[in-house]
Amino acid sequence: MSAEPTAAKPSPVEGIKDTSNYLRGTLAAELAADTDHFTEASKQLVKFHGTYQQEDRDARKKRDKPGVGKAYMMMIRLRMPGGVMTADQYLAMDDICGEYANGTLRFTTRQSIQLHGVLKKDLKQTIADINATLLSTISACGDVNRNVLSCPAPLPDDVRKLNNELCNQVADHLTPHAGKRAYHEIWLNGESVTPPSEPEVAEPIYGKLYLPRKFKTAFAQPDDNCVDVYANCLGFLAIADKGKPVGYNLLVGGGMGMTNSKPETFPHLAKEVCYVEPDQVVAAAEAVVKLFRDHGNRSDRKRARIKYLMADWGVEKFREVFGRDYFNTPLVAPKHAPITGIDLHLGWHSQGGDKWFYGVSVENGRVKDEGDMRLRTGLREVVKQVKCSVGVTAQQDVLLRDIPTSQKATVDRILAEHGVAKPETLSQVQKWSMACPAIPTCPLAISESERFLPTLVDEFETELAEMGLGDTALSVRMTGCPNGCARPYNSDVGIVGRSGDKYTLYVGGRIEGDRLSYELQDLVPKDQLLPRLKKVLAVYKADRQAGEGFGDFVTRLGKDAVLAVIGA
Ligand code: SRM
Ligand code: SF4
Repeated sequence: MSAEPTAAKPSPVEGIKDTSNYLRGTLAAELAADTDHFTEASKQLVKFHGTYQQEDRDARKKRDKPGVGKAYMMMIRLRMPGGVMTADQYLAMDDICGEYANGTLRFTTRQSIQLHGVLKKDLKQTIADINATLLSTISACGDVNRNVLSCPAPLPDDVRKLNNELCNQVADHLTPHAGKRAYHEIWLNGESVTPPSEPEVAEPIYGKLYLPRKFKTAFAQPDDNCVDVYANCLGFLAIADKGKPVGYNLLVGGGMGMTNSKPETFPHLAKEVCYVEPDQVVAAAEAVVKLFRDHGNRSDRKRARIKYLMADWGVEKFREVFGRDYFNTPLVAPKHAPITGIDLHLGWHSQGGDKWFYGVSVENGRVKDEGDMRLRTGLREVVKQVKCSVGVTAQQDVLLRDIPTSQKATVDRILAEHGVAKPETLSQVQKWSMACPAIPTCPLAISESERFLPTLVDEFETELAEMGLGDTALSVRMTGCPNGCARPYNSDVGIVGRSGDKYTLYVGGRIEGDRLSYELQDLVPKDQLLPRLKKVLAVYKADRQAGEGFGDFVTRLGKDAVLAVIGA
């Protein structure tokens, strides 16, 4: 089970990276060819450039005749450190989703935007149009450091300000060097730069093989863990003194995904490694990445994330190797910094001076026009008229930023005209819920998620209101498979697709994201999810202690007692 490098055969993806000439492969030629999809090798490489090959799974039944084949399409993901973009960039993305994608934008759980349904023939133009707005898709996916998280709420505090600055510095520093040249050549008709012969020079941090697996980084502060820092491979948790940031606890080894029938895979929260000064943050990030590059498992991709290195080694050995071989500085012990809060940043908030921001709750991150709820057009109109900047949160919501006092009424009016509900009118469970896309776009989905959760949440809020629990903040997160893209394993309630209409039910995480839940029951039919949870909620209502959250309560009770409540 060790994640130490062994003589084990490298996985096929390692071979693809090795022979790709720094992520070029045959992508340029395949893009120019009149085909509707990429070869297997290019399908892997194209991820490093921010796009995935998918198929319309709803269309499968209609297309299963001989010679018809799959309805291929591409998903494109932005690289957007801290989730922030200008008004013009947002408007350009809205245009692009109408012109080339399926007419929706999707805010992701990592502060990014995804486009779905782009045809291969339009891929190059779409990525070029995104770059023309000075946004990018480079390293949004693939075995590299991905979009770096940091709270996008422009509140007037020094901790957030420094977090955002360092988030951008780390994102820049960890962008592939040679990979960037390849990106320009392939997508932007950049000059064909001959790759340098020395791999170390070409890709000084990653090397020719890049990382063993994806790598995720976040910046947070203890009083607002809205980015879910403990779910990240690398986390920087700010330490402040009288409101001034003085340093960071360095956290390593968080991750959510696991694979059915592989008990050696599991969700894991990041561990505290050491304390670093702000001017050591970039070097510390590079050191962790290099340690992962050298020691991560390159033969079994199911067990290649840095969380397994941390779990196998233990934090003491990790500290020893990190300090001695990579950070080259005596390690300072982490500070005591428990997570004390989390904020969705919805509604109106002062930025200081004459500026405000407004947080809009977006159901499962999907920006679309449907019936009376014309969210896409409403957001577009606000951004167009008010010229506000936009921030995507790691809770799949959006913040409209830098709005002068004189424009607040305009924003309220436009959103109301487009049927966008005020956050204070939404139920707690709706505001705190998240679902991953799953079917029809995700190739790994086993069950429905984004298309199922809204119905469940509607039923949930009715039940909670009837039980007198309507004001209880309850995080319900659903995914269509155990990979955990909506982070179901550290929420109060996690619902994970297991087999068609059956789900695994998890309970006991904490809304603040610093405790894992436990598996309560497997293979629960979808129509049984709420009835079973209702029984537990009734006991919660009767027996909870003052201020005790649902996740805290079921953790205190323990699995056996909770199972007894639902009669299992
Ligand atoms: Fe994810 C793969 C969607 C955040 C763990 N994830 C996928 C793919 C790309 C499926 C694939 O590999 O072909 C999904 C595309 C679906 C679609 O149709 O769009 C997908 N993941 C998403 C998004 C869009 C979910 C969302 O509701 O927003 C999120 C995009 C984030 C971004 O902007 O970068 C997203 N994925 C996450 C998170 C949450 C996070 O990072 O905070 C996790 C859990 C944390 C972690 O990484 O452990 C997550 N995604 C995975 C995994 C499991 C990886 C593992 O090693 O355990 C996979 C599968 C894989 O990599 O093989 C995966
Ligand atoms: Fe796809 Fe599974 Fe991620 Fe959902 S959790 S988007 S089904 S990989």
